[in-house]
Amino acid sequence: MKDIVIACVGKPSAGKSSFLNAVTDATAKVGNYPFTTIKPNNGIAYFPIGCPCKRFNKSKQCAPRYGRCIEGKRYVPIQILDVAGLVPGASEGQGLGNQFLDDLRHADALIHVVDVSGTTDANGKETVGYDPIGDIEWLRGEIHSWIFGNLNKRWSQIVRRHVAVKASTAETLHIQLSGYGATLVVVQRTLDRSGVKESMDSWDRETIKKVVDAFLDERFPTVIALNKIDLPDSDKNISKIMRKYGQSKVVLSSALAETFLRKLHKQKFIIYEEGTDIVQTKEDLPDSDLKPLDEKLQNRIEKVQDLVLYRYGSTGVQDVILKAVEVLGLVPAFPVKSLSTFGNANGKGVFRDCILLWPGTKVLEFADIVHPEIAKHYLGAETVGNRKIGEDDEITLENNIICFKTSQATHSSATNPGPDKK
Ligand SMILES: Nc1nc2c(ncn2[C@@H]2O[C@H](COP(=O)(O)OP(=O)(O)O)[C@@H](O)[C@H]2O)c(=O)[nH]1
Ligand SMILES: [Mg+2]
Repeated sequence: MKDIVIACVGKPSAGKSSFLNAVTDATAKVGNYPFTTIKPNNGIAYFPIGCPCKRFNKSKQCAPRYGRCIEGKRYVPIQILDVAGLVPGASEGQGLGNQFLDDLRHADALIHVVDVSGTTDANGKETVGYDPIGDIEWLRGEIHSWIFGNLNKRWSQIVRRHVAVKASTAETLHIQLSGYGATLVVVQRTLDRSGVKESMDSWDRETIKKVVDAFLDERFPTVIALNKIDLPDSDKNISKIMRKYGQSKVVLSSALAETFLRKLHKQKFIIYEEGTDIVQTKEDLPDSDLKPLDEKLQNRIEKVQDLVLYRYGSTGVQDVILKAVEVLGLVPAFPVKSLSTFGNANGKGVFRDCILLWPGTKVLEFADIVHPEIAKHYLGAETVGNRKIGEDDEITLENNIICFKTSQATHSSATNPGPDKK
């Protein structure tokens, strides 16, 4: 069982720590999460999904064990990691640093935080008019040359062993890439993606590079967060980057604006709905217990509205997390004890558990994730409408509310709460 981890990477001063603070300092009472190991540079972000409680008219009884649900908008916890210490040229110089590598190994997806304002240079030093387009390639290039370098310098040795033990390409590569957190499945997908079919002893440098390229795509799906969109020069840089990279992997964000709005919300100056452009003040809600704003604060809020909220629709930080979940293809699944009440064994509330699954997870695998006892005594599974589903069926958004039948009473209160393994 391995927790899902999204890691923030980028050059110094791009805004990684600010981004992490912005998304993890949730305004509502949450603070409860299923994760077992929280490192100091980890945070918990809560991203919204549509909760089935709404569809079944049970929002009032909805009681997430972790996170929260507000009228069908369910905030699901996910771990995010602040990976510091990557500077340009690191893979050639003293290396990427053990801490960086160790963090990267734990990451399932990357958020590449890019300072799009052009106010920091390649090393993160303050400047003006820097073109951030190079930063985007740089990070990938850095990780690529690190992995390629490690393979290339031992290549003849790797091939000699490969031939001697008559291993398959996937087996040999798996041994070489497992240090970067690669499973055999990831290695197989890498080979498919690369299109490389020749036997390993005929690979040249270019072939190895091609395979490493495919490996990065499979192993580290990446969302690019163009951060600091509140600053004046960001606009022209954004258009340029969008023209080159399209919209599919790029998300605009202002970590600073999000932190500011959440802080004011917490201090009861405003009501701010995360992920939207909605900010309400005492003026909008005279009967509320909101505090009145002085002129300075009022001006700052208006500035954030003009520069960020009205221009881009939101601060974007939530979209970044959602995009990362999307590139991983995670499927939320809801184990329930009853398909009529959607409750669990102890009868407290409905849709208590929501577990994020890797794409392709099968019903019996899900049973094991919920609790090994359920898999052990598994008899069958049903989804909404008492529709039977097979143990080898993949879990999708169409069958993700699942009731397991077992030959013995199992302890659903012992539900294994974590997200799942890879
Ligand atoms: N204007 C603006 N500044 C930001 C934003 N995000 C971060 N910063 C600033 O950029 C600087 C570096 O941020 P930090 O989070 O420490 O960067 P890190 O080195 O990548 O962790 C700090 O002064 C932040 O206040 C943003 O969205 N807008
Ligand atoms: Mg930092």
